[in-house]
Amino acid sequence: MRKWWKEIVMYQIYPRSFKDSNGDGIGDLRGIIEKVDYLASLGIDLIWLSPVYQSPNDDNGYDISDYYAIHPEFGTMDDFDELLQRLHEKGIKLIMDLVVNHTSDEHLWFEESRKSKDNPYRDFYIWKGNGGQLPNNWQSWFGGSAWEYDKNTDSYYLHYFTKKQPDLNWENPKVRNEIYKNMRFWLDKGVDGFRMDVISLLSKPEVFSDSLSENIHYLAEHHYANGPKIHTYLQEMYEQVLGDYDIMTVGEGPGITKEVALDYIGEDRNELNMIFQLDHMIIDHGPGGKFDIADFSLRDLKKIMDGWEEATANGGWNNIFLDNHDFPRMVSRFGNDGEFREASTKMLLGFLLTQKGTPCIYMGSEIGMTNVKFKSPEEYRDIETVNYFQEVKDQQLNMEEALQKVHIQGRDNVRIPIQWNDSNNAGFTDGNPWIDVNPNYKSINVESSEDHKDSILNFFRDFIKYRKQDLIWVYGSYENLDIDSELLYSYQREYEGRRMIVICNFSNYQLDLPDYVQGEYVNGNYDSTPKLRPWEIKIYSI
Ligand code: TEU
Ligand code: CA
Repeated sequence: MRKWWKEIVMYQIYPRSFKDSNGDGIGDLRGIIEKVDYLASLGIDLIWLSPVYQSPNDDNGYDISDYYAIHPEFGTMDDFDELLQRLHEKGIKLIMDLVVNHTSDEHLWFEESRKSKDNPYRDFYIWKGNGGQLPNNWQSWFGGSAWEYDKNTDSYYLHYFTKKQPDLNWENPKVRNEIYKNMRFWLDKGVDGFRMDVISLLSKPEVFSDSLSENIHYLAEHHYANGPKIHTYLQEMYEQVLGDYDIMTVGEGPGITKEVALDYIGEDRNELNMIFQLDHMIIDHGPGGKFDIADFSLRDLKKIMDGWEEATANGGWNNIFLDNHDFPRMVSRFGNDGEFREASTKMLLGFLLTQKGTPCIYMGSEIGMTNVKFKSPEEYRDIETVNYFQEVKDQQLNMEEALQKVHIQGRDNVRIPIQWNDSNNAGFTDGNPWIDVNPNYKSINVESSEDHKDSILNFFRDFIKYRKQDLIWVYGSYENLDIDSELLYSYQREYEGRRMIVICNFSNYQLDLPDYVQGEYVNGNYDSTPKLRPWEIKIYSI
């Protein structure tokens, strides 16, 4: 079925790092307003805005203390309204980040809840056990127990993330109604939908039994995700709120396997439109977690992507992305951010725009921004990384090695400021940036990309135009043509009797073309150079 949210190109903005308008070193809403023309020039259709709500920033805004207020460091509600209007004038939609698995511990509800066992807000959160005994061995995402002791009432509260992010009790209808009310508040302003943070975790298990493993991905899959009432809640949310608006919803889904995907996004389910599956984002996480880095091959990536494609081919829809604010830069992880940075970023962008599903591009990837290698632990800001360094220090492990792991996996790799030009601080701020810029901004920046016809930026703009000319890229069926190759990722899209073949070279080598495209046409021109340069993408219409 045709749906507008299948035909769009999405773009994620992490507002803290996009553009600072007032010199305090923090990106803000007026900074985004300054760049509306730039955003429109890209040809993107929808922006997912990471949280801009009131927050003590323990987890950079994913710990919300007031769902109805804009954090002053980002601006005012008037700024927000103006941004929304300016984007809509340009035909760009905006979706908000809905973070409702947990609040900040500085949210009024939690401040009340912890006061006493008979406080009216007590049941807004999940309290168990007593000082003598931890409720179980569950671990939190960012290290340490998932339970925090509160001496006030001699009990523990549950937090899947930091201890400043207590989990809400979705069993409580009052909690659900508060959230629905808030969703309506934003939708009635005219926002175009939600990206729903860790939506798979809302429904807690019936029994809080010990886990066989303390690995976070194991815990997510076996204890935290897909709880018994998750679909009751999502269907209720649809009934109470979502169903009344023409919007798009994408749920972030740790622990959602492809086997259960359609329960969330099946067209007949009245739940969500699509999910951000994370299998390919944890492809290189070893048993010890993300900083226990494991090898992966192109074949592993294909297996995951194809598995999801297959699982959703009938009655579902995918989102296609290769990075976001939680994971390394796509070119540093899946491409080659050295010698072949330009070629491999272009190829990966082309890949995102020709796979089957709604593509989501993370800000900065349109100019080929890369991971950053800060020299000292002090330069890092992300709570996950800071906690990791602390652990390394406490256990007297090798700090130099830890730093190298963070260079590869840390979330700050993608949270550094956008590189606008080659002036001080990459043109991001006139003040001191909240986190350092990547020194490579002198050569990698938006301004210099504008000047070059062949830049990654202009390739991206042209490719979006190209994609939009033909619904084959949206509705065409998908088939992988070569699952075994460790160098080539090639696939076919088919629509109304026409076929397109996409060949991506995921290697540093020049390759011969597979025989099924020899002598065919590339983008309308006969292919007189039947070779693939390193990291090249070629498209054949058959
Ligand atoms: O992320 C939750 C999640 O499942 C992971 O992607 C996790 O952040 C990552 O593996 C840690 O390395 C969401 C948000 O996207 C993230 O920024 C928040 O920190 C988290 O929820 C808590 O709200
Ligand atoms: Ca600012």
